[in-house]
Amino acid sequence: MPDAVIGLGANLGDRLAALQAALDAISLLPGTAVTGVSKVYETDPVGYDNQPEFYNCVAAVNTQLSPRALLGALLGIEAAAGRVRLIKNGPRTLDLDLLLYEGAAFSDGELTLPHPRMLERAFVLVPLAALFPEGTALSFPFGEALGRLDRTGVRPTPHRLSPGAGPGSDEHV
Ligand code: PH2
Ligand code: MG
Ligand code: MG
Repeated sequence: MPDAVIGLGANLGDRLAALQAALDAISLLPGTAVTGVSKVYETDPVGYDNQPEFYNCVAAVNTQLSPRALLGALLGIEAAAGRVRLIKNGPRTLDLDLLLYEGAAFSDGELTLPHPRMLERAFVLVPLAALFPEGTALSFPFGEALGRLDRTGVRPTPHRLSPGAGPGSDEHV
């Protein structure tokens, strides 16, 4: 079954609880296991300034869902968490972005893989490097891009998340 990487973010309400609930929900998707979860980072908002700081992390999953089915499931988990889309790059209870999916490089109007903005975002690449210290994730090299980014807005927290209620490893980085 293919591996995929998901970016998680939240900056409204109980941010830690939102990320953990999302991991629980992902781990319960059909044929899907969470195989790794990064540390939680507190990050300065990017793209729209006047909003609270985010908690961000990334999770590795193994899944039998197709990229489109996985994206649809992630949007459903966001909606269940009360996500309301008001402002582009604005505050959100939960954001789940499909960053990478093994062997997938395409754009179909609704989904682009790898995620088109991930190489510009320290709040994605710093957690990703915690899970993939070699600087390549699912054959996608990101280490050079990370080396060019300003990481000062991305600070590790002591919080640890569990890979969720469903089957999976308990790897923590
Ligand atoms: N997500 C955005 C826009 N800006 N900034 C941080 N720090 N973390 C995010 O997850 C984030 C953001 C759009 O999805
Ligand atoms: Mg996003
Ligand atoms: Mg999103």
